[in-house]
Amino acid sequence: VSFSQQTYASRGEKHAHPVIKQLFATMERKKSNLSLAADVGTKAELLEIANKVGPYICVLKTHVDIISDFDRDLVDQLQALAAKHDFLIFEDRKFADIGNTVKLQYGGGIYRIADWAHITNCHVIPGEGIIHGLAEVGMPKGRGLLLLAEMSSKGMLATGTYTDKNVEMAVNNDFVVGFIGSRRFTEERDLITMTPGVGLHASDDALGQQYRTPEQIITENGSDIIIVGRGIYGPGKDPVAEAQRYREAGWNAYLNRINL
Ligand code: 5IU
Repeated sequence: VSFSQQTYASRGEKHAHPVIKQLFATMERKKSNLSLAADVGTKAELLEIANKVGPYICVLKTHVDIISDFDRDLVDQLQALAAKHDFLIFEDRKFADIGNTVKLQYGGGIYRIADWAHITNCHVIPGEGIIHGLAEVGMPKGRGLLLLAEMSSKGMLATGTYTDKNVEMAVNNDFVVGFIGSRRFTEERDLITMTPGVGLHASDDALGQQYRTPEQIITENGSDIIIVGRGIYGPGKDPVAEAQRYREAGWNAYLNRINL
């Protein structure tokens, strides 16, 4: 039976990686396959939205390098919110350098991402060494890595052989727990897919972002988690109401899939 036909709960019970075990358990408890993409510019805004929307999400996706007043206290408070609301933290860092450099970027600098992000991600454009470099830092801390097998934006170049190479590298590296992309990529082991570019509203943005619905992504394509940003906190939106709406849409799309 394809992994996409199995429940999140049963996949979690069988899973070898601690972060994904925790993730599937959280998803089942909260009946949520929704990740919030919190692209906001200040510490106060990030903490506010994480606290409001926290009850409805399984993963908070951050871009810490857009926070103008980032400090260590932000990390402490985010971790407290993750514990309070039962969600994981995914820093969408998109590492892309050689193994030795990403090791320094992941563990050090101002952000010290490996200290607090359960999950991060990378491009495999430099070759497999990037995975090995990140694994040296993240594996001992029990973290997980997603590969950018595809992107959601118009004209993106991660297609065909490049996407296939991502899948091959993921299958062969225990630190890799899944992909960013639009669908389920392999049955060789239970690698998850998280999908950005999800919207219940129809129109794409002016800078190349393209949106698909939870049904297309979860039910039809077999992805596991929808990532939603401006659909939840865009101009004029009520973030709590929208998060509830996306959580329900994502979960119903999942129920429709496992009942197929
Ligand atoms: N994001 C994408 N597409 C991708 C990848 C990441 O949109 O292919 I990789 C990020 C960018 C933003 C979020 O943080 O996901 C989507 O936000 P909106 O739902 O506001 O478009």
